[in-house]
Amino acid sequence: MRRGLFITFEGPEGSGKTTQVELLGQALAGREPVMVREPGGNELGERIREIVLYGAMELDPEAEMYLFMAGRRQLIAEVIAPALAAGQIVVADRYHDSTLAYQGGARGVPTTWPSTFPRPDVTFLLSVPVEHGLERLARAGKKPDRVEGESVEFHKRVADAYERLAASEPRRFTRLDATGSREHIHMAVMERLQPMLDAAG
Ligand code: T5A
Repeated sequence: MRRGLFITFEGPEGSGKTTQVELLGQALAGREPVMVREPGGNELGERIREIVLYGAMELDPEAEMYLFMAGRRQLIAEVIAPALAAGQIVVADRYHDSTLAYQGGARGVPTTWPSTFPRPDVTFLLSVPVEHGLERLARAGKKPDRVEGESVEFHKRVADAYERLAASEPRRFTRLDATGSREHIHMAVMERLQPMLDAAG
């Protein structure tokens, strides 16, 4: 069976992932890509998003991890796997590397990559100094959710974990300096993807 192209964007808070996902979505519009975001992207995911990001209850770190992963598995079953099997392009704003970095790297929960979770073909890591990213969010007036509201040290552990993940899988990860302009970063994304898009026809 022909497999589509699976592209994910990762990074610490305020790294500009969502901006880049939107720019990529516009650039690929003619190919009708499937765009997803995590947590969310379907009914279960949106409900889990409410619990893990905005709920008032105290969550055990491992329980938090399973909630993110349960939402992901449902999104894979409902959206990602069928789209890839149909040869479509799937673009995800966060995926399993977020769990490895936030719950694994920053909270210290033992994490693995389940064999039923498809591996992305390309993962863009938008790398930005933690303070810089948090400042961007503050400037944008975004009210921090439960995870965003963690300490600067927590977010530094997230950023370090991302760097280790990128170093351990250099073929999958493309690390981009996210302090540059939106347009410059988008050009770097397109440059990385162009050969794969050409091959896909
Ligand atoms: N989480 C998630 C886990 O802990 N485990 C998991 O498994 C998963 C899936 C999700 C939270 O959940 C955690 C991680 C997160 O804390 P969210 O509300 O979905 O939270 O938010 P984020 O994924 O963090 O994404 P955001 O959309 O809030 O931020 P982004 O994507 O980092 O940044 P973006 O594009 O919205 O940009 C932020 C601001 O910077 C500006 C934008 O205009 C915007 O104002 N900007 C730039 N400014 C200057 N130069 C550039 N190049 C810029 N690019 C963007």
